[in-house]
Amino acid sequence: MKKHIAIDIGASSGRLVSGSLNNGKIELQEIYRFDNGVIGQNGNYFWNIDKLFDEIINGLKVAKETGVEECTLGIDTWAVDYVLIDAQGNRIQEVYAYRNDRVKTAMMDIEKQISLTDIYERTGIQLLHFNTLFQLYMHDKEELKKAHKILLIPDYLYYRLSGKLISEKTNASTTQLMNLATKEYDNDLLNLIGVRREQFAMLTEPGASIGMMPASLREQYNLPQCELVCVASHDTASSVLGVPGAGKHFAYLCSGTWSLMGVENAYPIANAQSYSMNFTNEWGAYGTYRFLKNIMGLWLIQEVHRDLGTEFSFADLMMEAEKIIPFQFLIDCNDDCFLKPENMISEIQNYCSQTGQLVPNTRGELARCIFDSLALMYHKTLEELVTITGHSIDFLHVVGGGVQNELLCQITANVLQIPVIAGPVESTALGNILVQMISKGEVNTIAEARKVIMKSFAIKTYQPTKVENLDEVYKRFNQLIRTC
Ligand code: ADP
Ligand code: LRH
Repeated sequence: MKKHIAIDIGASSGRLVSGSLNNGKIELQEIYRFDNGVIGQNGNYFWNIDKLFDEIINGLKVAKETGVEECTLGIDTWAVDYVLIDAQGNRIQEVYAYRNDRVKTAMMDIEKQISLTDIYERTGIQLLHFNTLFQLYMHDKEELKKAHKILLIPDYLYYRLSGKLISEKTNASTTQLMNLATKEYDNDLLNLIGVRREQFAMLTEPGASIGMMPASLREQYNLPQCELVCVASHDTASSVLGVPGAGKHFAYLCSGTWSLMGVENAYPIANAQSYSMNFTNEWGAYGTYRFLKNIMGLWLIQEVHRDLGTEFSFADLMMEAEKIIPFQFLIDCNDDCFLKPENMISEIQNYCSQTGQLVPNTRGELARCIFDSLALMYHKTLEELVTITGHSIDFLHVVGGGVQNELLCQITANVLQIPVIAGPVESTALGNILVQMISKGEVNTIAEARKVIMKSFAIKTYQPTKVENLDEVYKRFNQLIRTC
């Protein structure tokens, strides 16, 4: 049987993972892992896209060395960022990372021509400064005109591996250029940013076969024979496919660089209430919608970790945070000031000092401040989800790298007062592989696959314990959000 390989690249790291179905269980095996991050240059931040491509090749070489002769291959990465290529397929710009100051004023500028509510009604996508719509609006117009195609990151990597041009649907929806009703690029929004429909490739559904990797590439690097399969190329779309939930009374939290918290719906909800609470309707595989919200997530601890120097692991920070009295230092983790500060530690300290709180100084205090604040933000988001959907949410599935943060999982259960079901860690690579398996007829549906996940991976349940003064803490947190 062919192997399936997921190329899964998040903002902080990438990996190649192989997967197969054996005796009714899914087995995943990490083949190769590498770091990812942005590079600062002349006041802007860029992704090193050529390095990412080289790392994919390195990973595929390792796959071949370990005996993979033939495989199917799917790619997922973070959303919204893009690559411009000319008619010969050459990249014509450095790839801007979404955390860039250039987009700070874009929303205000666009608003002079179209209201933000109109954009939301058309697209159903939450308004985030860095959505592709706003990034392209700020992009150099001459350079944009020269682009034969505008490809999102996974579409570009698929192109480099196959020579085929696609615009994968789940990721396309994050551009905020797709019309929720017509399911096509919205002409008025394209006109607004001075881009033509032909500059985007053909919309492609997860599950479609893209074709074989050309022999020339395979022979150049001695790679396995790979069939490229279009998966849910937005990492969050793949991650939600890997959530082992059933029924409608659960929410998920994809916990990585971002915390993406929401529910899976069969229909979009884009009304005044969802707009005011800024929930998104990103398109999922198999006709689903991810009704969710971006929360600043583990980016906060990644940056504190970077500022501290890397001799301390995430596990060390977690253990030090455990010893600290809870809820002494609170931040509105979604405040724009935490999006890409010069120094995260000083930003957090300034925030606490300016809001009249004690200031976290030690590693443990800083980490505790982040974990407590994230858990309170999850609580707020859960309340909003219950209000909008009109039904109870009885448990929370946490997936992604954050599953390894046992302290955060327990604080979350305690603050939300519902059980937290944590795992799998590699839900994104898993979701990527599940689409390949469904496409090849090895699994019939996602509902069936999700039952198999429960049997195949270590899933841990955190039961809530009582938090003293939770109401007072939550009130203090809400006041903070309102005043800042
Ligand atoms: P992304 O795909 O967005 O780059 P991941 O899903 O790989 O992110 O999650 C990375 C995060 O997981 C890290 O920022 C860190 O906070 C958390 N993490 C990873 N390993 C551990 C660990 N051993 N203990 C606690 N947290 C961890
Ligand atoms: C998570 C993610 C998220 C987007 C952000 C840009 O990796 O794809 O869904 O909002 O990155």
